[in-house]
Amino acid sequence: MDCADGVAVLRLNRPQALNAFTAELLATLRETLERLGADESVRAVVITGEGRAFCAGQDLSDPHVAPVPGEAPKDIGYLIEHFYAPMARALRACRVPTVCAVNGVAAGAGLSLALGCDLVVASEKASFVLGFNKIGLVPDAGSTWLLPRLVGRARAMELALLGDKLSAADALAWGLINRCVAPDALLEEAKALAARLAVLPTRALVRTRQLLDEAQTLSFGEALKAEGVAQSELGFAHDYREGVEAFMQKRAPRYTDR
Ligand code: T3D
Repeated sequence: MDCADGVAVLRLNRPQALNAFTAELLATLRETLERLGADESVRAVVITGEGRAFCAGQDLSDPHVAPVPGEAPKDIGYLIEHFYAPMARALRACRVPTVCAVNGVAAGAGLSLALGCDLVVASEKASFVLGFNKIGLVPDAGSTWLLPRLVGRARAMELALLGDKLSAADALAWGLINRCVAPDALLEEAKALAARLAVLPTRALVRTRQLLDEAQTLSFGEALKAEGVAQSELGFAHDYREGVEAFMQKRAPRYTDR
């Protein structure tokens, strides 16, 4: 991981295994997201993968998880509850904005990680595949929640039931991601977006993510009420005063709230 100008770049670093998840990698990712969110010097996080893949999802060769001939089946639910769900929650609750730089294939829970970020930039070489249908499981790590919201039920069903690989260009056309760029430009584009987020009022950005997510299950009236509660809270905070003052004084604001 490296950090400059408030932007931390986090790299999944198991390139020999297409950055497939192990319990250890999931725990490290969760801990790192929590630590970065609590670090006042970090104002945005970029997540990317080392090597040719972004993340191939669960490492299916891990004997602690995968079925081993002659051995009793393991309870995958344990892994989901103790490793995948906490990682997905940490991402969703991250106290700073997150940007995913999808450098290659994002499969299974790797897709969930990529799409769980606030903004998603993909290399033209990247692709997205759920793949759970081919191993007798259901989509997880938040993708059943994310996908219908991002692309609607019909396309979510297609991705989940047929399990075809979606190119980055098609992912952009479907509204699954925010940008599709040349491979050489990927990291710079993701960092540039993160740098823009890093100088904005962090607390308000994170509250915005929360409101947009929660509004999906609220009535219009309830959403109005939730917006009012958030505005009330933020209206007493430093960044609102600073933002208005800086606007009136025609200077750059200095936001500090978390
Ligand atoms: O226990 C649980 O499963 C619960 C947790 C669930 C969360 C999940 O994420 S489940 C979903 C797991 N992931 C998958 O099902 C994806 C499986 N992989 C693929 O579909 C493809 O490999 C990819 C689309 C990711 C990449 O395709 P491609 O053509 O670029 O590469 P490849 O040739 O298929 O793979 C290269 C190597 O990586 C190959 O090994 P080899 O032949 O060179 O020795 C392949 O077996 C290995 N590999 C790819 N994905 C995984 C993997 N090894 C272990 N686990 C993987 N997920």
